[in-house]
Amino acid sequence: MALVAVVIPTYNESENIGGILNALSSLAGSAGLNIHVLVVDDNSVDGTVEIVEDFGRRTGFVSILRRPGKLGLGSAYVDGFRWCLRNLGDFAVAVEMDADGSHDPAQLPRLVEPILKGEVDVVIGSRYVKGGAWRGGRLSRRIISRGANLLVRLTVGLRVRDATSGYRAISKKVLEQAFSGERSYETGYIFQVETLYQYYLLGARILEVPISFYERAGGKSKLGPGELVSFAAWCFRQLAGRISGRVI
Ligand SMILES: Nc1nc2c(ncn2[C@@H]2O[C@H](COP(=O)(O)OP(=O)(O)OP(=O)(O)O)[C@@H](O)[C@H]2O)c(=O)[nH]1
Ligand SMILES: [Mg+2]
Repeated sequence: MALVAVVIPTYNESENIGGILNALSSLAGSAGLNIHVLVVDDNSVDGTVEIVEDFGRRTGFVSILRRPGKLGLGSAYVDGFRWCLRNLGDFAVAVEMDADGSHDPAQLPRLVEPILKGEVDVVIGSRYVKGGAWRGGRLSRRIISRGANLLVRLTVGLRVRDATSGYRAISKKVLEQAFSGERSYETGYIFQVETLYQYYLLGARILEVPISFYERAGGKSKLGPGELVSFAAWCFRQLAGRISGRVI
């Protein structure tokens, strides 16, 4: 049975992470998937690490990569993917998932199946294709998300509806091409767009499947104004590069 590596970055997610690990563990049984979870934690001080380590000891299907401080979402994924490539040699697909309850583990099989069948290389769990939904939460977050996607469309030119979604699956082949070399990536939230663009440039076949996205269940958001500014700055740099004929 093909191994699915689920990489979950955490920073103070003790209110949410236990429930997600439980759901993934029952999913592994019910959906017949062979799952290994890697939590990449940035020195959480709220008990997240203890919950994950305890789960790992009891079940053996969870590993934790501990980093010394908050180094950014993008860099957590880069370290996490490189850890998987080094330590989980035989996995077929890696999945990105937030630890705050926004991404429903029950929807994971729909993300990985098209890759396991060899139909595509990257699957985005999309809020903005037919059948996708955003459940609950604040209007301001929806507006930020829509605005970010519009900006990506206008500047980078990626024809994807939900380029900022953090619920996605990537084939091992594409991960190897993108991450086994020395190429560096942005450390913040723009990482999601930057990597998608990189997968596109590598010739990956990209599919969007509808997901229901649930606003953060508990705990605090890590998305601050600094992230939004660096997100927009990166987009405009791409636009400037495209106008002057330079490819990133
Ligand atoms: N390891 C690590 N994880 C992070 C970092 N920043 C955010 N995360 C995690 O990345 C995921 C997404 O962060 P969120 O705060 O939910 O960001 P968001 O989904 O844009 O915002 P809200 O859901 O509105 O709070 C969560 O699991 C966070 O704990 C970081 O610097 N390091
Ligand atoms: Mg979130």
